[in-house]
Amino acid sequence: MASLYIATLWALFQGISAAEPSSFRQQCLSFPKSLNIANATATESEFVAANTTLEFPNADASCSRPSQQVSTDLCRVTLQFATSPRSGIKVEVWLPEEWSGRFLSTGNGGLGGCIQYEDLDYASSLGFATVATNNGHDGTTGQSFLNNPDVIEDFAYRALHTGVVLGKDITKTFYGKPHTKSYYLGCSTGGRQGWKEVQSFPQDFDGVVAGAPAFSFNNLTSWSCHFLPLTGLPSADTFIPLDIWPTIHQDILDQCDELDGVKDGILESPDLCDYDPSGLLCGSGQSSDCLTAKQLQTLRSTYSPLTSIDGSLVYPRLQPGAELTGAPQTYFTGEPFGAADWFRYAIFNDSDWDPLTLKPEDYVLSSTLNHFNIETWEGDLSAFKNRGGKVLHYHGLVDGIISSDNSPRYYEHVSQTMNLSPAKLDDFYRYFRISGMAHCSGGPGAAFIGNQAHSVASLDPEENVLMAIVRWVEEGIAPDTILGTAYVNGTKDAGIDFKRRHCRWPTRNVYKGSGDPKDENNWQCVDI
Ligand SMILES: *[C@@H]1O[C@H](CO)[C@@H](O)[C@H](O)[C@H]1NC(C)=O
Ligand SMILES: *[C@@H]1O[C@H](CO)[C@@H](O)[C@H](O)[C@H]1NC(C)=O
Ligand SMILES: *[C@@H]1O[C@H](CO)[C@@H](O)[C@H](O)[C@H]1NC(C)=O
Ligand SMILES: *[C@@H]1O[C@H](CO)[C@@H](O)[C@H](O)[C@H]1NC(C)=O
Ligand SMILES: *[C@@H]1O[C@H](CO)[C@@H](O)[C@H](O)[C@H]1NC(C)=O
Ligand SMILES: [Ca+2]
Repeated sequence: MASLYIATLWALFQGISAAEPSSFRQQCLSFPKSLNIANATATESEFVAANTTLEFPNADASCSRPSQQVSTDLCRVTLQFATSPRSGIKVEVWLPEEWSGRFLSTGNGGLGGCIQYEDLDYASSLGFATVATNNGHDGTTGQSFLNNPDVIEDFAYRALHTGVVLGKDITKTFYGKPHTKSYYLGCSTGGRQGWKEVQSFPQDFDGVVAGAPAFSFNNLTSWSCHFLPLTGLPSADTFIPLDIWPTIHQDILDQCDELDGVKDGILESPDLCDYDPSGLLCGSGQSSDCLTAKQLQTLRSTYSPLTSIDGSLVYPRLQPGAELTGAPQTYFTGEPFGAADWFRYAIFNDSDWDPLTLKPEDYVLSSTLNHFNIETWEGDLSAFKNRGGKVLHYHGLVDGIISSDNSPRYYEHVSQTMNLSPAKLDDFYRYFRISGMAHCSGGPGAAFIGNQAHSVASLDPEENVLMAIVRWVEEGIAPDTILGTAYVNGTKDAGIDFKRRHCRWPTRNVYKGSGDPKDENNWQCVDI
């Protein structure tokens, strides 16, 4: 009798456990029927098994994301949502079967326009119900801003915030209960979006990780676009030939590498580097591996802050050190940078506008227009602080696209606006400088900090900024430092080269003076 009972129970149990995966699948497939979202269209769902490669045949080719490997079993919900009669967003919500109860929103990059599938996969594989949008338009250009302020409004703040509201709602309906905590993870434009949320939608997130923020957006764009008129075309006598940048980099290292105590090719404090390029002036009869007086002037301007017609600061200088990590390829090619689309389509509304004609008056125009407060420079974060939010801000110190000198400037702006000392800011806002990290990832330093799937060395909160913000929010343990990893030749397969602890502002990393500099314990964070 008892054994029959157990056998029956066993059979039942087997039946249930066998039914579970297919019931998740079933629930996923029928899910759109239970959704009723005003202004949403084309709502679809599909069950995606771990290790599936999703193909996106209709994605804009400029996004360079034709497919994505999916790491965990999940329900993929897609929809379109009208943000106005002439604008809308594409939304993806990835709902993992093994849900941690947490919610996360990803961000975007550049002027795009591109759903960051790799971030959707990264967060959903860690158990977050994860949302992403196309930021209100498809592709990497700014063409769709032309004569459509609603598309600009989506880009400035509305796409992300709307995605969060929808994503939370869909998460709740799907799992039958609301999320526990909500998070944000983004870099570059994604960093600006994170800050926009902290400043203007403080209720959206409990924890925000914002990297290399494109905030002070109008002025950053002026700075990005001023390099073309500065260098001129490759034929101009002011133009610096691309092949001399490694020499310039070495000259910078010769002058500044040891300011942190070690000549290792990594500047822990590029802000302290007062680079003097005069040694590169061509001697008489010398014509290679040197610069003319005019080229030297271009170089000096590059490493000087950009000012406006009245002498006020537009944007800080490019930090010295990024000569091999994107700066020459981005700004010194003698060709327009992609962000020129902002001036072309959102400021001048003129498809024929020539980026070579940018002038200081235009910086003022853009910053005065400040469409939908895209500047993202509010210094009062009281509402976010008061709701218990935490923000982890980081910036790579060999970022060749967004100068890392701008990040501490924002930190000081918040400190002054809120009248809070760094010790007080530490309660909810921490800024980390990542030495040797290029724009959002890569570079010669210990740049693997878990901010993106391809930059993960560990899931330990000491070494992973996403896990660090989760621990800060949920356990109240704030990150003191971020332990980064550098792999041999930047590739994981080649093994670990060294680790280094990245310091929290306003401290800087210095070598203690003895022991192997590749051992992170031989460095310390000291006051700047
Ligand atoms: C996915 O692929 C990896 C590596 O090929 C394998 O180790 C893992 O077991 C696979 N997972 C599933 C759920 O098939
Ligand atoms: C739906 O769209 C209309 C027209 O664009 C708008 O007025 C309304 O606020 C939208 N509703 C929601 C819930 O967003
Ligand atoms: C942007 O630049 C303008 C000058 O064009 C300046 O007045 C303004 O303060 C700058 N904004 C920020 C956030 O630095
Ligand atoms: C371009 O359009 C925007 C609205 O999207 C407007 O604010 C701006 O003044 C226009 N620029 C010019 C030069 O007309
Ligand atoms: C690292 O790169 C250098 C130069 O490209 C090469 O000589 C070396 O073999 C590489 N080392 C490893 C472990 O891949
Ligand atoms: Ca050094």
